[in-house]
Amino acid sequence: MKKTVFAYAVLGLAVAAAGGCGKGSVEAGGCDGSELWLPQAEGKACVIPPDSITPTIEVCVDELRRHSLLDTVSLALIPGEGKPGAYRIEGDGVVCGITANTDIGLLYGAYELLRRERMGENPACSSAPAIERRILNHWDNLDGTIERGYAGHSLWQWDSLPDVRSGRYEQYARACASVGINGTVLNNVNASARILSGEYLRKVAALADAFRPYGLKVYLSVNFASPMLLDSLDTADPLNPGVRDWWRAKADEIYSLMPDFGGFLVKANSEGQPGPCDYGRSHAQGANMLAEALAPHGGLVMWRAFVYSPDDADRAKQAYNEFQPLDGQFADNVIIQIKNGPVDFQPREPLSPLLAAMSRTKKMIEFQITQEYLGHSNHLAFLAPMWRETLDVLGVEQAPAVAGVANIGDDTNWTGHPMAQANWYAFGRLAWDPSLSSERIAGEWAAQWPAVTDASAVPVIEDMLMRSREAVVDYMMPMGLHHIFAFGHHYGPEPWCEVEGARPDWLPKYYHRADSAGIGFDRTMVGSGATGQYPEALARIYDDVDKCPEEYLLWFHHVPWSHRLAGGKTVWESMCAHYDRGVSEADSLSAAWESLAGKISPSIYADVSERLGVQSRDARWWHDACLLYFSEINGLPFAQGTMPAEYSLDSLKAVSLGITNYECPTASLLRRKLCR
Ligand code: BDP
Repeated sequence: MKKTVFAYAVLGLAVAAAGGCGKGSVEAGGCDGSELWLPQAEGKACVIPPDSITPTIEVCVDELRRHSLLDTVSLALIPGEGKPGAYRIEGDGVVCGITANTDIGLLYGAYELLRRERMGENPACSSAPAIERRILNHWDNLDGTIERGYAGHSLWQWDSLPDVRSGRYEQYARACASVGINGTVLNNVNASARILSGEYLRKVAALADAFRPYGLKVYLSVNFASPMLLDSLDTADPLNPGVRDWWRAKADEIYSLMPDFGGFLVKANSEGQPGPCDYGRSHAQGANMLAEALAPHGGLVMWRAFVYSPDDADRAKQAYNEFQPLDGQFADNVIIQIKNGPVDFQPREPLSPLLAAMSRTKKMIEFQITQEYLGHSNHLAFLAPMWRETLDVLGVEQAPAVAGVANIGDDTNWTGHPMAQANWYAFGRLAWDPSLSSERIAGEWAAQWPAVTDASAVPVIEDMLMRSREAVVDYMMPMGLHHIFAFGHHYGPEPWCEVEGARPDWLPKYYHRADSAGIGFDRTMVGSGATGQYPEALARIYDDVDKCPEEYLLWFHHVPWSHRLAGGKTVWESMCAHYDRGVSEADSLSAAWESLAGKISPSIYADVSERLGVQSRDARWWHDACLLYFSEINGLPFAQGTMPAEYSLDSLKAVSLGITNYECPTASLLRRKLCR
């Protein structure tokens, strides 16, 4: 087999051939981010299609004709065993054949071929998805806003659907397919019942039509009280025959419009949403009722385990307490969707113990791609290393499904921060192959990013991506600290936050538990007992203060400030060092980017520069706020050698971003100045 050796040179070639970013560019030789990571080069391949042509194969042929630089690519459909989506590529850098047992397998193979061409790699390979359903969750509301969205408004133009179909629907589906994403939940888990009205279902069906050639299935979040809200039934009790009939009829209606509809996502009895517990029924009874309605059509229920009540001692134990006893009671077409960590998408959390429990129940991980707790779209935080932590501990090889809460909006560049596109990309790649390394994914994305105009920038970008998330953890919440965010919008630090009447488990002090003697949440067997929810091997490690990894120390243990860590530093000294490191890392991300001047498309260069500036400043803000606050509590000066504070604690306590819970804050944050 002839090895292709053009590596980054190919990127340079492709960039030159396409004239920067090719079509869609806003300025000569520049891109505006709308191109995502998709191929831009003008192809020259002769593509030999298989005998039968489907809309998906038409897309596949078109992609290869337009973008492959090979001489010939032949496509063959060979029915047989194997997972849907699997493919094989044979050949060299000149002539290639792609075989698959499904048309979507051919399309995935085509995208892999194009990726390998751009990476300068030998195209021969075969691949099959480890996880059957690889699903984006959009938290989009019907009024166009997005809960925890930082990239503009919703892509879905509900007012003009179903008649007007924006070209972006197809671009979105194409981007998803290029990384193997094959499902999308269109609306917020805090769901409006209207999504199930006849009027909206026709709009949904139009989106499903646009996505279908790309193998992207549509799912919907549903409100458990829909029969009451839409059709005035006087109950939503899952055991009520009228309610069951209502859901059956609704499922029939949905499938008459979309025969390949994927199913429902449900947030029930969580944060005020209705659910079966309102009627004294269990989550299993609620989920099974919906499952029964969808089963004749092959539909699925993804039932979320994100539940917690204010009465329990430790919020981190709630989901397990409520769901684990229901193991074995869920219908076959129900999957329990569980956030990666036990609390809520923090910059670093240990594994949710529920993911390792319930052996007789189908389970799926929910990751968050949108950076609710990692600096929104202002901060660079490449999330593959974070998701790898969950996958590595859990050892996921095969799973029925995985979900990622999308970071996509109608911003020209789709994701707000131009480099946050790498997180959409990474989610798809890991969902397809959970064994891929973060480095590999970062390298792939950087090498394909059309904004790069000089290939020597690629390794620098890869390195920035790889360091970014740990930097965020260091300047926000090192050593297992969690949820010390400002109330509501979750952007800045407020470890001191008190809100009259708020639930204690929405407030930072509940989580850090700092006092003059020590800091951290005792979740050991003599504390809240959360360690006891883990499989024994993990429980033993987490429960023992000397064995617990430093990154989870304050998650599982309340320790004296003077407690010495393995490296010899005290907890306080180590905390000072982490916050310092976070600030230097944020500054060094900026410096690395500055070194790329002239090697990145100008408007994207300027945009990222500005955001990295905000990130550096925010890192300082976090550093000063947390260290000044904790030092006031423990009475200790900053450890020797720590960067002195730039701000006073009082001035930081006075910072008010003036943004509400779910409002898209990017613009105001970029303009915001910290007071000194
Ligand atoms: C929290 C978000 C909230 C979501 C909730 C959920 O702050 O906006 O509705 O999760 O996942 O992280 O349901």
